[in-house]
Amino acid sequence: MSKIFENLHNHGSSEPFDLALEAAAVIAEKTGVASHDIALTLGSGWAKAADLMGETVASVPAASIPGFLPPAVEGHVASIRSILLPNGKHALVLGARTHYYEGHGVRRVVHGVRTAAATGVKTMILTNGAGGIRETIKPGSPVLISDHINLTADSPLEGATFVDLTDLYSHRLRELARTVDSTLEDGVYVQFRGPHYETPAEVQMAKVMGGHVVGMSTALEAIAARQVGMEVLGLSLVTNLAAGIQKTPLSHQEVIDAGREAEGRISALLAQIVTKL
Ligand code: 8IG
Repeated sequence: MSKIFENLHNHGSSEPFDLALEAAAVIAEKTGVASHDIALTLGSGWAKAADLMGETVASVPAASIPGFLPPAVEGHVASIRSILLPNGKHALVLGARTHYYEGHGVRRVVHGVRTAAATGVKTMILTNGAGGIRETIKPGSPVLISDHINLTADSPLEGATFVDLTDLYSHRLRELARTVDSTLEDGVYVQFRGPHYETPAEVQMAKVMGGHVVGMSTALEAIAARQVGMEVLGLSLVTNLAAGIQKTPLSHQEVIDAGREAEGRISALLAQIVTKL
């Protein structure tokens, strides 16, 4: 195992980390950037941030990097981009998220995060589109993830790997985000397995449990990020109110439309946050 994984807590197989190191080597070779500082996974509604952050040094098809799968959802992009930020730092944009519901196993789901760590990344930014549970969260608003509830009944960790998740979503980074927009609110993200949306009863369960937004990603990735010692910033774009909170049925089209509508605003916000890291 390379020294780059010096913060690694692992009592399972080293195979996923070896594959991440392989992927990182290919990224270094194809982008010409030896190491990266920040990585971002851009979910529904967040994609434009990549264009606003800085200068794209290289864009590589994700499928040409070891361990990455082509995206399963229409509207998702499948490239890995290296961006030079105005402050001289290098950001790696992972445009190819593999969702848990695709059924390829949790190793595939967190491969991007582990690859980011293998390229040298210390700050992992995870973004997503989500359903809002709290009535006060309007569709189109971004939420800072302050904690999560993982309802997948799975973990990216293998073996007796007991990783602490206190302050998983860095308090420091949330405060930094609020220096860009002081109105940003915290929320607890509940990851369901999907790909179906929740029933209204499940949304009520998530609410009683202390959840504020629901989605189908991020929690497993955040755990994997913490395992390798990265600091995590999580952002949800509420594209719809969760089932039963809104009175009309949920549609994927609605999610895409809300994402498009909010895209410019929230992408600019994220780009500003990134330049402050
Ligand atoms: I965008 O309402 C988006 N993703 N589970 N529920 C779940 N995932 C989502 C939702 C939602 N909206």
